[in-house]
Amino acid sequence: MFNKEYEAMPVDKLKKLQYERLKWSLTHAYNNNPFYKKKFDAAGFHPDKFKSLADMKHVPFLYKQDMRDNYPFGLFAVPMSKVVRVHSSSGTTGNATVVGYTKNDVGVFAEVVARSLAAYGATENDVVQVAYGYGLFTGGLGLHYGAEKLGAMTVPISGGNTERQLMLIKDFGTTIMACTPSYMLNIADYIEKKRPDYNMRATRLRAGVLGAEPWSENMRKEIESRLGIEAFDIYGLSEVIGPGVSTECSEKSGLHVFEDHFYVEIIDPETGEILPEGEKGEIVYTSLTKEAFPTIRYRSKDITRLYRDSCKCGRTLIKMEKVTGRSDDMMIIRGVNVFPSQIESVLMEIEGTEPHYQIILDRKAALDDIEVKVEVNEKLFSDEVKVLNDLSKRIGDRMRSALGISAKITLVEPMTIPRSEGKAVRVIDKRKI
Ligand code: DLL
Repeated sequence: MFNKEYEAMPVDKLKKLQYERLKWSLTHAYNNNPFYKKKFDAAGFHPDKFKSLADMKHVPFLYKQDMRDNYPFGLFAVPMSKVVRVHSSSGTTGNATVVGYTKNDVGVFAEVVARSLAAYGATENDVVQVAYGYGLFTGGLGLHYGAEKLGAMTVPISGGNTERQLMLIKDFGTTIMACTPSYMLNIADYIEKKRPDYNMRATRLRAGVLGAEPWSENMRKEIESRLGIEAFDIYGLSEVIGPGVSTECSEKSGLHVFEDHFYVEIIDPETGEILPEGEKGEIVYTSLTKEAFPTIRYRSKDITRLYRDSCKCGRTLIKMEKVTGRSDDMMIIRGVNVFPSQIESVLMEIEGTEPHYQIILDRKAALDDIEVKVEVNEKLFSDEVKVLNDLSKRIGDRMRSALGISAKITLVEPMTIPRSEGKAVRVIDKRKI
């Protein structure tokens, strides 16, 4: 463990620490940011009234829209002279959201990423190739500072240029790749199609630190077996800090949340009611130590479940289930709720399909229509039409029985679905165009 004192703290002591830090964070936001003061006042909440963790239900929620409305720096709670870094998430709809960090915040960010890497068994002897994008996205710099804090040799290559990634893995003796799971899979494809001479198993690469987008257990199996590495999940969001909000450990059975820095609740996304531990719902975050950009009860829209088990790794930190989707990418198809990751799971169970797919939603004659385009392997594609027809029927049947949806299945040639170097685009919703 990178920081045993906090990662293995007895739960009652941890809760006490959370209460004290929450009290500080709520007071800090109220006293130093006019938006929070106004919001708390309007809800009739004052930090002095915060007597126990149970009082969290009286604190008003923070929404992405609040951040957009306060673009760029309206949610900062320190003088600008104390802000040493900003990151921003892309503004595809409306203003981007901008998040700020003091020196101390940058330190916390590095700490939680270092802890994450250590949770997969990484040490100063590792070589971490950071293939997340560098820039306003939190992935590149986040992993970079964390790997350095751990003492590992850090290779700041950023995303893309697969040929060069492969060269450095070999030449620099990279042991850990940090990138999105879809890019990791891209690398596997690239090797199979363009560099059959390249043997990943002959390199020192042993693990992938994969996150920034949902990915299924089947995708994990695929990555692990094709590249001969272990694939670990890392989760986070810019609004809360970036990568390192939670991480898998060597057990790969849920992600430990760094509860000494982030307070988590699960709520019913419709009513906003707090749900009991173990139930599935939207995860809501409150930062406990962040100075520049406190995040108080932020509605993440990510859907998961929280539970505390006695993890073999020795961490006492609560676990969140792998995030398989967001409430806003849940598709409602003729009344059935489906996440793209469920479709991915079905596809990966079926032999002959490649893990590259795209979901196209449309509305025809007032009814929702779903088409799933999926690549099939080279061998199958050159087979007879009957073989392909059988395969698409099998996929369609499986989707109907497993998910309750009738999808049009289109099998396409290998390498025809656009690849991503960052977060993959899985859904094209023509109903919104
Ligand atoms: O994606 C931070 C990050 C960078 C995490 C590198 C992990 C690795 P944002 O761009 O703000 O930040 O996007 C945050 O991405 O609310 C989730 O919906 C999704 N997400 C992030 N990590 C995971 C994951 C970064 N491991 C949003 N599994 C979050 C599923 C994830 N979804």
